[in-house]
Amino acid sequence: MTTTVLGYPRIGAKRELKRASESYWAGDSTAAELDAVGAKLRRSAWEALKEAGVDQIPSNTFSFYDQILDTTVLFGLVPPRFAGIAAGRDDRDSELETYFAMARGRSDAQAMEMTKWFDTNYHYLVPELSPTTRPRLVGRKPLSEYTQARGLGIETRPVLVGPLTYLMLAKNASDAPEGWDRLELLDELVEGYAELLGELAAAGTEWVQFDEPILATDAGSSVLAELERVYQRLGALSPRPKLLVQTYFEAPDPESLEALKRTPIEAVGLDFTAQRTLGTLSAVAGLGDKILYAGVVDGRNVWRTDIGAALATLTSVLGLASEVVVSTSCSLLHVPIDLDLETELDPELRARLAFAKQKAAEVVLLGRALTDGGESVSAELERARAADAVKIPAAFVNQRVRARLDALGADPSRTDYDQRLKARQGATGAQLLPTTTIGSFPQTADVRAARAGYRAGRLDQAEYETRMRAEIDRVIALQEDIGLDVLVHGEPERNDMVQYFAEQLEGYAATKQGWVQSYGSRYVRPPILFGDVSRPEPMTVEWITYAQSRTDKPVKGMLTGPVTMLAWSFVRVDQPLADTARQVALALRDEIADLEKAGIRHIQVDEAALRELLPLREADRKAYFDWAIGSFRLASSGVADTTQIHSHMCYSEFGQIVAAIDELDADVTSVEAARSHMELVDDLDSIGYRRGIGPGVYDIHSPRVPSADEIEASLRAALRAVEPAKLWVNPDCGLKTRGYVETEAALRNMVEAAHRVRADIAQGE
Ligand code: THG
Ligand code: ZN
Repeated sequence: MTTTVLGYPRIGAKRELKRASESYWAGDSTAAELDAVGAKLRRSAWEALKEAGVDQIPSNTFSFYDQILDTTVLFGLVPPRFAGIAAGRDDRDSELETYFAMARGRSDAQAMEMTKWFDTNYHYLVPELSPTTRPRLVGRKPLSEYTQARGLGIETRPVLVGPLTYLMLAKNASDAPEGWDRLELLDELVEGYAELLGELAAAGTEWVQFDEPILATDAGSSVLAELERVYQRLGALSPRPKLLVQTYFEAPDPESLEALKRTPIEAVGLDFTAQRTLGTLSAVAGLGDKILYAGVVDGRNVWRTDIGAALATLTSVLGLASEVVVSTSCSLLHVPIDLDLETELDPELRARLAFAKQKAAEVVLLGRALTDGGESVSAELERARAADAVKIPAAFVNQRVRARLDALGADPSRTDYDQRLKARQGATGAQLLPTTTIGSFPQTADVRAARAGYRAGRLDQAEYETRMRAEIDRVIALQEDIGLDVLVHGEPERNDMVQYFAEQLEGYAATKQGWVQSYGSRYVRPPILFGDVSRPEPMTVEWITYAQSRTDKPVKGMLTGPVTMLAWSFVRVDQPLADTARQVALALRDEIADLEKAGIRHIQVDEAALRELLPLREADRKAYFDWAIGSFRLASSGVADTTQIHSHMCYSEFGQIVAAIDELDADVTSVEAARSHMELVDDLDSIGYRRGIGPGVYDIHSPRVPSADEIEASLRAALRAVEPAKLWVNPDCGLKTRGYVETEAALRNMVEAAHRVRADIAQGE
């Protein structure tokens, strides 16, 4: 049986891509040097797959930044503000300069917007389209990568972002007329794809993959008519490569499958880790004479495939297509590259894991198992089956946690918000329009060096703590000087917040090299949540109480909420996410109780990723919100009425989650709103939100320092919809990626603006 994967990590086993691109940006290397690293990384990915025995190897899954950005460039859809960068030049440097300017911005041209790729932690650059945009094939990337592989003796299947997914993920440029439909560009864009297919055919390409994950969302139904038209048109080309249309992350609607069946494409790829897929495929009575690419190996989690279950799935779909190709559920971009690099993991855990390289081997094993009755691989199959037979090792189970959760029963909640408000009246520091920050302060080179030194054993614990305390002293003193009302300790001891907590919780493991691209040259190392979660000892109490000891102003305790702890980790799949979230919540509940006992009166539980885990299908959202909200409440409801629970949410599209924010029942929620202030406030109004709200008054994602006038205007805008007693004043996210100079200037302006508005309110009374 034929085997393939849908894509492979492109960052390199040693993060070569990060080093190469950052060095190029710093002017320390040339375009030719950067291109050479790209070529080498592509080659090593293809060779790894070939060596694993994968039959069909994908190409054009490499990118110097992002595959959507690549598509934008391929079809000449560069927004006009970047057009002048390479004017009059056509060398590789100016090409790259334009490309990276789109991704990262320049003083004269703001970067393109970045947003989440479906419900993953990968971010793409949002295309900006208008009626004057003219899509046409101007690039050669898929062709040249195909040719490079062919030169190495490796036949590949170029992977393209499909035209429907591309247009649906784009946004209308600011100059597009209200209500303009981007799908008006579809036919022209499809002609660009047609031309590309012609070129690929001429170069000898056998197969091309069109990724259309938009079909796996509710938006799929709105492009049904176009779907059939597009793939009729591309299928009618001659000569052309064979065409695979691939969806992932969920099942497409049956109507989409029916439409694809009516087109001349050769193959359809489906994600069989999605519960609905098998049912949908049966509902349409299979693919008829088309080939099915069956994604049975999970491309976005790190667990070994249950070989028996995968074989059963593959066997059950054999009759539903002319032929079945064993594949991954999605690109392997979303998992780390090689488990062999993790030498320090607990062997019992390690035996249950598979990263990209190991997943490629699983695909091959499955293919062989179905080819000759599995005789050639009987030993491997037996080993895999034996491993599957071990359910959860006893060491991963914590009966105490389970018993405590059972005893808690239904999710506990706090007393009514209005009663809490009353209880707090007259509390010290009850300031109108209180000023605060989201939690982290800039991470200086000194702080990073101290953390790295401590990890490497060059710094002993006493010295490390001295340095962290010195940093906390500095951050507290700075905040007092600026005049902020609710202070933070600045989080110098944390790199990635999820990783920081995962390292202190039982049931969680950290990797050494398990990097996954988040965006561009920024990667994360998601921890692995493998067993029952518990908190052996307090995690943040010492740092927060130290910070509180240095000031009379209240210091806010900073924690990461259960949903975000799951969203940014690789999570066990042997029990519902809801159960896992409750375990994390219980650990946080204990931490919050300890903070409160230590005298901390403001405790922030960040749910930065609440929006991110939102299921792709509306039908699944209620169940999601139920456990997401329930776990937050479980974590945060054990406190006195006088203790204020804060929360923070990143990203500015709130329409879909604003009701959930209310139900979290936090006393105060800060949100990213600098770019869409009034919309947010309108959203809150629409649900009768009555709690504290801190719509970010300036955008921390840019080094620009906002003036006090600007921030004042922003506050006044917010006050048109929010009562003064509910409004908090804060930046829109943590400050750890900023420098101290701009941070201090911006916070001073923010405090100044708050004072001006307060003075006016006081006068008005
Ligand atoms: N943590 C985790 N996931 C996230 C975020 C996070 N996903 C969404 C958003 N925040 C992504 N943003 C970033 C921002 C910065 C970096 C990564 C993701 C980053 N990474 C360092 C790098 O690549 O150099 C490595 C950091 C480290 O040493 O751990 O700067 O905050 N989990
Ligand atoms: Zn944020």
